[in-house]
Amino acid sequence: ELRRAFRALISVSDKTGLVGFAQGLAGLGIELVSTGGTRKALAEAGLAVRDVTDLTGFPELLDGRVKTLHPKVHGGLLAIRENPEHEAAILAHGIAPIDLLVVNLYPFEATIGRGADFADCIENIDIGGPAMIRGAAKNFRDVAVVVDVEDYGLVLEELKAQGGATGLDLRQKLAQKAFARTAAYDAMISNWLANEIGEPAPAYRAFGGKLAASLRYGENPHQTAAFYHSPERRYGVATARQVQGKQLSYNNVGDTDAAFELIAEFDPLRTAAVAIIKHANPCGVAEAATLREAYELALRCDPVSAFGGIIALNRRLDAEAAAEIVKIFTEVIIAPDADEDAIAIVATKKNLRLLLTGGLPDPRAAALAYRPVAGGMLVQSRDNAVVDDMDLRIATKRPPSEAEWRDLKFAFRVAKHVKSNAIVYAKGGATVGIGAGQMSRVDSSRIAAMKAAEAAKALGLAESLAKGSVVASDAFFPFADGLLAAAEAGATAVIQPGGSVRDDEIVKAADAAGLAMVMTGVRHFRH
Ligand code: 93A
Repeated sequence: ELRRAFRALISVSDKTGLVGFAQGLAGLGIELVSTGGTRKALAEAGLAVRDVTDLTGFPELLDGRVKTLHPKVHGGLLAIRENPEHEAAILAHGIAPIDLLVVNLYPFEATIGRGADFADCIENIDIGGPAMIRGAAKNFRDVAVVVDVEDYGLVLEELKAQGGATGLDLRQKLAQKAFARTAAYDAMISNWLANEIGEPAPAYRAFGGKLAASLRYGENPHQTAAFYHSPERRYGVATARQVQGKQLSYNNVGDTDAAFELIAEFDPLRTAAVAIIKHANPCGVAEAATLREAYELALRCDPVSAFGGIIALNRRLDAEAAAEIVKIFTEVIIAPDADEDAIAIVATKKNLRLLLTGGLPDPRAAALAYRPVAGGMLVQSRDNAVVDDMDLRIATKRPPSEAEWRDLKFAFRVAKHVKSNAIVYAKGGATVGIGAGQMSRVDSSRIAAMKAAEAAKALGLAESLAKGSVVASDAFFPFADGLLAAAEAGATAVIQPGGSVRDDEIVKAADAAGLAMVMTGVRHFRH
């Protein structure tokens, strides 16, 4: 696995650390070959260095656009050592093997950064450099490729330690880094060009996203937008088949995603579940024996907000549920599948979008979630914690009843998908009041209780729907007040992560109010 380096090709725009590194290589008896500017810098430092034109027998052409794009260079990088046919071929064509490639690319980013004109930016798109980097990286079994000035020390150290050779381990790591570099470089160019020509959403992504649709506009009409699909295959809005309806809008996509991710938390073999989403938050979620029942219960939670909502189902859409859903204006239905007669019912509403995904995503699946911030990007693993897997602890003297247990788990499952601060009241497998996105937990509690009271009024009931409910909180109650407000609204049991410095005080208050309280140890912030 050790590969002795006899010849290095060095072609760098950023000449930082170049001379010291090249001196080290020369000291190990490695022959140096370079392109114009690099060769000059090395020669001036007193190093013996061959010009690449000497190797290719070709002058640099077209203002330097063609310097190293030659079989003598690429053959030298790509030939497999100890492969008789390759050896014969390079011998026949007078190609000299290149064992070490040191390249850093034309400074495209710095060029656009200083506001250079269009032609200047174009000239700073490196073609020969990435071609060599990719060739050397592909041939990592035999060739070492260095694309980062920061790696000079490390590579020289290994060469010295191994008597002028590199190990496979290092070459493999360098190859991986090399491909990351060329990928990022091309993404940068594509992003810049998209901006220049007014393409909707710049495709600044390293994971190979594919433009699926240009959207009419973004979150608001003055914003441009596009929908990209990632190579990750996950049942959801990006991979669904749209059976009918208008093109999805930007907000539709976001809300449909939120709806389907939420509904995927409900095992279709155990229960039928429906979620209604507005502005990325659920305004009603329920589970029942049938989709129709679940829909009716979900709708009851907040029928006013549900108007123009997005509906997700965890089972195959049937005619009974479809007939109920089409009674009010709905933007999108997303389900794993649909019966033919259900599709026919949806077809009576021409604009209603019906998306069929073919399955449910796994809520426990690990994946990364990205969020842009000014000048950067946050990356985290997705929240794949599921209440069934949590170590649930009864904190109060009174344990929850069986019915309370079911609703507590249900409410916490839903709370995971409600923007923080999230408070969810639930009863009989349905949400009855949801407080979302407030800066204070107490305000979220108030809103949830108010919603429960309003829903009752709409149904002509005297008592708030929160009476005899349970309540879930996405994060711990910092003080007893939020908890007591929930008890006052009618909740009899509580589920929350716990972990406040005042947990003792909060448990005492719960005991005094006769509440049952369960601590999950897991927080579900969602911002
Ligand atoms: O113009 S290129 O795309 N065509 C080439 O054939 C080529 N070969 C090397 N750019 C090319 N390079 C780049 O030149 C290298 O990636 C490096 O950034 C730069 C080094 O040029 P010099 O040694 O003349 O300063």
